[in-house]
Amino acid sequence: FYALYMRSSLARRVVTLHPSSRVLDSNSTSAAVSPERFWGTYRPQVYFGMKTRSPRSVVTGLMWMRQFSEMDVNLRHTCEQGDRLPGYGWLMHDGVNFGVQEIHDNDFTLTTEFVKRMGGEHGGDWTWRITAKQHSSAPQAPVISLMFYAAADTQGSLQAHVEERSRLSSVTGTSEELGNFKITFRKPTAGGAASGKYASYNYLQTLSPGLDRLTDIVKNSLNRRFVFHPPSGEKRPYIAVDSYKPPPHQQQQQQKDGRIESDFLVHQVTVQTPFQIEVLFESGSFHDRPNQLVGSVLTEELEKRKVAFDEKFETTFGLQTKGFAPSQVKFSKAALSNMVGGMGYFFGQSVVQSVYNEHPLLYPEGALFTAVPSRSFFPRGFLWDEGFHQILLNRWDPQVTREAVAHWLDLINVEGWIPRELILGDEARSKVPSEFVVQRNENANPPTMFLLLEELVEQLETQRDSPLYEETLKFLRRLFPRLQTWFEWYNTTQVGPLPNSYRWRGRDKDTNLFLNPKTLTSGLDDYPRASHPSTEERHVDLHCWMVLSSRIMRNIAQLLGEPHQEYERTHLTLSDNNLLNELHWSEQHRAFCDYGNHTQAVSLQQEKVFVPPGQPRHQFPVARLVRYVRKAPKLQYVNALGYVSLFPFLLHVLTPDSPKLQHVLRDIRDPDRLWTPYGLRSLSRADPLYMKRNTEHDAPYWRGAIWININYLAIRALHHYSSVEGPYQEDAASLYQELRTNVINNVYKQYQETGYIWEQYNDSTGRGQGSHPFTGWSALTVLIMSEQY
Ligand code: 6A9
Repeated sequence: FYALYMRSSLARRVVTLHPSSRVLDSNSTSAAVSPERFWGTYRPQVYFGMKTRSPRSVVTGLMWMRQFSEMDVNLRHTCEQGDRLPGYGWLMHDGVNFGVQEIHDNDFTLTTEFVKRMGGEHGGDWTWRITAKQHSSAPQAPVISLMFYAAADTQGSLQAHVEERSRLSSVTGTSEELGNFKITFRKPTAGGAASGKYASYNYLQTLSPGLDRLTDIVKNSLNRRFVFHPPSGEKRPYIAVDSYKPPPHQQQQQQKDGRIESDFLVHQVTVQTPFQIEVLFESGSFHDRPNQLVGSVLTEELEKRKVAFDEKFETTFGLQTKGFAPSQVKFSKAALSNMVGGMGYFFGQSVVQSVYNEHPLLYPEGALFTAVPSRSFFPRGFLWDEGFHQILLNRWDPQVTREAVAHWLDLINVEGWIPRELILGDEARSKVPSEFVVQRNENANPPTMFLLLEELVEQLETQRDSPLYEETLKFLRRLFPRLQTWFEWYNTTQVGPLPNSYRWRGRDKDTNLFLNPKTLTSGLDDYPRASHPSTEERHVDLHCWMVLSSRIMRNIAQLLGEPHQEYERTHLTLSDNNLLNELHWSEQHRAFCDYGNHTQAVSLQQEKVFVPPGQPRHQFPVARLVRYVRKAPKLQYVNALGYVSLFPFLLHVLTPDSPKLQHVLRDIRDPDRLWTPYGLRSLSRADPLYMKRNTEHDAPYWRGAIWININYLAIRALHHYSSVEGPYQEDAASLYQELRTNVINNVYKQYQETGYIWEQYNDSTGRGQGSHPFTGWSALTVLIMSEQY
């Protein structure tokens, strides 16, 4: 019985939250406490939409579709690379009051703007303005349908108000978080002066079982039975929403899922470009509004906000002063705005598992306010990405940063573990293939939050006399118990085979399927490590993350007057360059290396296999790629020169007088190894695994491409080593200039050419590749431009 009891209590640990008082007060994001930040574009996964920072918020959004196009139905809603839009993103977004986004579709551009106005007790009002213009190249002004919607999410209700049979002129509603409200859909104008425009109207009034189903519901309701007939034009049939009934099998499915149905209303307006439309949200508790936020009032408000944004941008980053051209400044504003405008508010439960659970468990419900790496491909929280995001956001709006970090740390469990990916809610989960959903509590991810905490601690020194000083201190004090457990978790669960060495857990197990088994937990996925994962391994990047973490823990403890001796001791031990050299320097390779059971003699080869009986292609041999090992592995340093080898330099572990620095700088500047005209490549061109696929279906990822987060660290490190005295100070200074220029120029050039900031850049051509837009850590280019490290 005791054993059983122990087992089940161990099994609960993974889903037991940390007992210390939470960093966030329970109502901290509510309309009462934080009205200015209540409404926002906190749905980064849709092209345009807003919600409040509350669980199960009523959401608003926009879908659109071009009529009379050859490509039948081209409904746009969630950001999808498959839509192949020539570009979209925020040009300006201050995170609080307003934003301006441009969305380029094939032959027209939509500008989506919003402005908020405070008043009442529920986060106030807002107005949207959508401006549609055809491209000059378009032979004919396109006819476009905009579909504005409001959807409840298991609570609250929405009522439709219909005019002239088919025009949904407004929606009134009520919900826990918003009280009463009204959304008004104004008629389109030709833009500027309020001259009317011919438009056709349709609406949909239905129920939805979840926000992840909205696109399908609209798609399934589309009907061609409507006629577009402008006064002086031909009659043409067009596609529009029509009353929707889910097919019977789906209704049954929903009942089985036990999902609650909620109101979903769609207003479709079909009109020829150019045009402009405003949508107005008015809060019921806002009684004394001076006028409606529409037309010229709105224009004026937008102008004021834009001027304030430009001023704040220049005071914060100083790019004009530095002599950047207006187009470069504009690019940089877009980069920042997309990170700010990419902040999401998610609510729900992670799916997690420990060795004590036979099946995955649901984590406690929780909220996450976080930036996302990519609105299209990964619109959810990633632990180590977030540290990089917040380094930038903290410069723009320290409150955003404190709140984001607080949300992340409030999700830590009693063991000190934070899931690497936080996939909360149906909408977030609908974007993740099921095999990636479950998060395991053995697995880490680099604790980049300490880079941000380092920045906060450094800033404190300059804030002595400002109110920010107390605010930051208070924040660190509330964070501290959680940071202690977090650090302890790394320092116990991720230890390596030798004293003071470390090892990433969670490497791929099925070795013969991968050219080199991946290490997703390190963040560097397929970067080559020991060919045969084993407990004998030690990883140099993790070692360096621990040097950084222990240093910052010591600093924070000291600052707060908490015992810091233990952190101090750990830090002194780990940062000793002799220890680092013993554990990770290979004299043979003249580089810092991982150590483990390794052979370089591996390759992928075709193998004919028989599919097991019962499978469809049973009895026919199928060729597949498997790993072929020509020479047995043995314990040795892993020869894979690239980002991992640079970590002692990247995280300032090397003392400025270390002769190893010379080797590092040489490898960096060598075009046959890491140097390219566009930034540092992830893996040396001379490495046997350079640009090699990992499996038939798994293209090279961190095996050559240029990644901006690591380039940011490299540029920051060059800045560091060029500002402290040492034999390599001058080398570092000149490399700093060169690398900084290369990275800025290429990210900027690619943005101009393609309309996007990218996940990675090709090391031979500089071209953007991978997911896009990717305005997570690639947006760190802003800090590189402004030289804030
Ligand atoms: C795949 C596909 C629609 C991979 O930026 C987020 C992470 C980084 O943390 C990590 O270092 N990216 C990097 O190696 C993207 C990871 C996406 C994994 C999910 C599912 C979705 O299909």
